[in-house]
Amino acid sequence: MTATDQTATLASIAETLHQAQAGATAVAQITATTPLTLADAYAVQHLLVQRRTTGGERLTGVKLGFTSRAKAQQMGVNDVIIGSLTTGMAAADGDELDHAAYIHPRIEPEVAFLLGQDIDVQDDAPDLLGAVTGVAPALEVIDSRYRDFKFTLADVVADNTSAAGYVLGPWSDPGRAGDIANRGVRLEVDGAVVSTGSTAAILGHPLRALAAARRMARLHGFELRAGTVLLAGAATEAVPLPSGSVIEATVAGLGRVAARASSRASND
Ligand code: OOG
Ligand code: MG
Repeated sequence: MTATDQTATLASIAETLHQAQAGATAVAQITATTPLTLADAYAVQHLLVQRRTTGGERLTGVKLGFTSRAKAQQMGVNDVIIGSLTTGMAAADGDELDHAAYIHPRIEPEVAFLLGQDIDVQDDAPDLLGAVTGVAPALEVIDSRYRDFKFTLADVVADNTSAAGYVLGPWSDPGRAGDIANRGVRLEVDGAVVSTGSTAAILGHPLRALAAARRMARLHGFELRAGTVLLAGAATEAVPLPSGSVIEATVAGLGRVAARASSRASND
C-alpha cells in the first residue's frame, strides 16, 4: 500500500466510526477486514477526535482503559490503552444521559484526577502528584461502536477506547483525601449494587494511572494539560446502562456521583 492509500484508508475508518457514533448504529470490527497496527489505530483515533474538535467540541482530558484485571478479563485484552475526552461527552453530576444517543451503553465506576498544571510528557520524572489538584469519583459511559461490543486491542483504540460519556463527582483536595490506595468502589443501578471493587484494582494503586498516562501520552501523541481530567480506568467490570435508570458510583472517602438515563420511550 502506498502512503497515500494508507492515509485514505485510515481516514475512511475514522469516518465509519464517526458515523457509527453519530447515528448510534454498530459497525463491524475494522480488523475483521483491514489489518491495523497499534500506530494505525491511534492515528485513526486522533482523526476521529479531531473531527469532534473541528466540529466545535473541546478536549477535556484523557482516559485510560484496561488498567484493572477485571476489565481486561471482561474484554479479553490486557494492554493499557489511552483515549480522549471531549466536551460532548461530559455530563454534570445528576444530569440526564440521552440513552438513545448510544448503541449499547455500559457504565463503570472510576476515579478521576484533575490536573492543575501541564505535565511535560517528555519528562521522565515529572512531579505527577504535584500536578494533581483534585480527585473525584466518576462514572464513565462506554459504548463500543462495534457490534456485540467485540473488538481487538487495535479496534478499540481506533474507536477512541469506547469513550461515550463521563460524569464527575465532587472534587476533593488530594492532600486532604488521604491515602486512596485501597478504597471501596461501588456501582448502583436503581438503588441495587451491581458491582463492587477497590481502587487498588487500578494498576495496583490508582496513582500509578498518572505515570501510565504520561507514558501512554508520550508514546501515542497525547497532551496532559492544566485544567483537564484523567479517568484512571474502571476498577470493576462494566455493566449495561438500562434506559430510564438512575445510576450512582461511590468511592469510599471521596463521595458519590450520580446520573439518570433517559427512557427510550420518550425518544422513540
Ligand atoms: C474499552 C474501555 C475500557 C476502562 O475503564 O477499562 C475502559 C471497553 O471496555 O470498551 O474504559
Ligand atoms: Mg473506563
